[in-house]
Amino acid sequence: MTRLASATLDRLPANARVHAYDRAQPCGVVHLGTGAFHRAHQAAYFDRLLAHGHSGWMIRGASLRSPGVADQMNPQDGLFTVLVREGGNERMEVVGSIAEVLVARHDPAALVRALADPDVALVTLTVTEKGYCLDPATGDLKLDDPAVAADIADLSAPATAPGFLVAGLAARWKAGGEPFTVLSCDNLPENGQRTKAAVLAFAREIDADLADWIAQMVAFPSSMVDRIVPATTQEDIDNFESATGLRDEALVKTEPFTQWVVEDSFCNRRPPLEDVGVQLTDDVAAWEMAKLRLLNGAHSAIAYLGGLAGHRYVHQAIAAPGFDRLINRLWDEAQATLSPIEGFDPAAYRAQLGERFANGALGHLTHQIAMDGSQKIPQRWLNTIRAYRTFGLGIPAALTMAVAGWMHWQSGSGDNGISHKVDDPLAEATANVLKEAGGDREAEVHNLLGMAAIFGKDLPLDPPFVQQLVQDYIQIAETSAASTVAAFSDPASAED
Ligand code: CS2
Repeated sequence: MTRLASATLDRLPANARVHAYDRAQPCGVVHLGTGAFHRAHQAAYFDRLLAHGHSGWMIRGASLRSPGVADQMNPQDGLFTVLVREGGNERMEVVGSIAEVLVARHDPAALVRALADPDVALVTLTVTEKGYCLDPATGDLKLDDPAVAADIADLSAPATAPGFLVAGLAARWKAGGEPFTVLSCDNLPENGQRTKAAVLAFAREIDADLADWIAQMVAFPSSMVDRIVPATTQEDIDNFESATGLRDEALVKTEPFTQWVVEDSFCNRRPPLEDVGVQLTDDVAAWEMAKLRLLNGAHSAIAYLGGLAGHRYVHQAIAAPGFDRLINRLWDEAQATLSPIEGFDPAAYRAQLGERFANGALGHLTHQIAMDGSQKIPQRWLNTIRAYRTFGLGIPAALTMAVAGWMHWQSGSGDNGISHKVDDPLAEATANVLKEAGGDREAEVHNLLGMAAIFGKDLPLDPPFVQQLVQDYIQIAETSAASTVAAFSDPASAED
């Protein structure tokens, strides 16, 4: 078995694109969370930036917990392939922008040193929604989270993302150096603001002067990131090896589409990302909201209702009876809550999303998207429902059915009693409140709605919404998710 690496690059087929640039140059970026999404998205943009001759922007990656990614990438000199797939077409692009991957759990001090390195002007993050240690409903740092509390008590060997950011910034501050920009690339609304709030809340517990310095000196731009990156399978890696003769354990597969909208607010050197297709703007919030509510909102509805109905992949679920009506209605509901954005055409965006979801060459698992729902649905659905209700638009029928789908998902059992794993930090809590309902379906809905960390205090107090939710939930339980979606009719078209 020969691994993809610097020494074996020349064995790749002639159609593989490899950008030629000197990789022995300083890392200007530290990235926290070097998973598949980062590799197919930000790392690919930095690869092009380096190929454009903008030096000093190599990335030092870090995994906070698992050594898996470092084991995949370090023996390959940080190199990996991005397979870009659509229909029967596949492009191979080798990305060289990641110099190495650190494992923070094994050597937290090495990551703090990397953050303290004055060459580093930018710290980017894809640590998933839960990695910010925020209360999903309020967005406040969970100071009572055991990992956060442990980092605050002893910051010499942090474990959490806010802990590392504060430890890195503290090292800069003590050295009298310049701070780095902190750029969140996770699917959270106003992700820059949220990261800033989390870092400041954390720093205040450590040292008020440090917190003041961070508040004044550090930029936390928001960003909207978009590229569908399904988890790589062993089969993908084996097929690549059969086709090329090289084994790439860090391979990622994705779609041709990619988008990155970044708030132009940096406190240190800014990489000229506009040269490689990144949109730099003063206002990212509207872009983030549109993407979260339209793309991710639809994704999660497909994941729970499609997953319950036994659909393995997104492209299969959306082809099943009723899903097109449901998703279109969900998009109508989301769109009604968005303000216009210059250069953004919702109708064209929706049509393009339909095509992206139908890309069967990706093999995007519904169960992958279903992960961590408690952390995702507030920004993907619940804020939309709130806005829809506040604007007096009636009941958002599709979003309400999606919530009913998520509630069923939490039971761990789908149509025909087929069981699945509920992969969510609140899985135990949701299982407990379901159990407490003693089999009474209405009580199950009320108990889940009572979880303020997800639903806030307001949604359970909205009787028309709750009534519809109970009705949908019972329909799914008494029939099936598949037949409930198949019978879905858009209330707007019913009125015509
Ligand atoms: C997905 C996202 O897994 C999920 O929750 O909705 O990862 C989605 O594929 C990306 O946000 C697309 O940009």
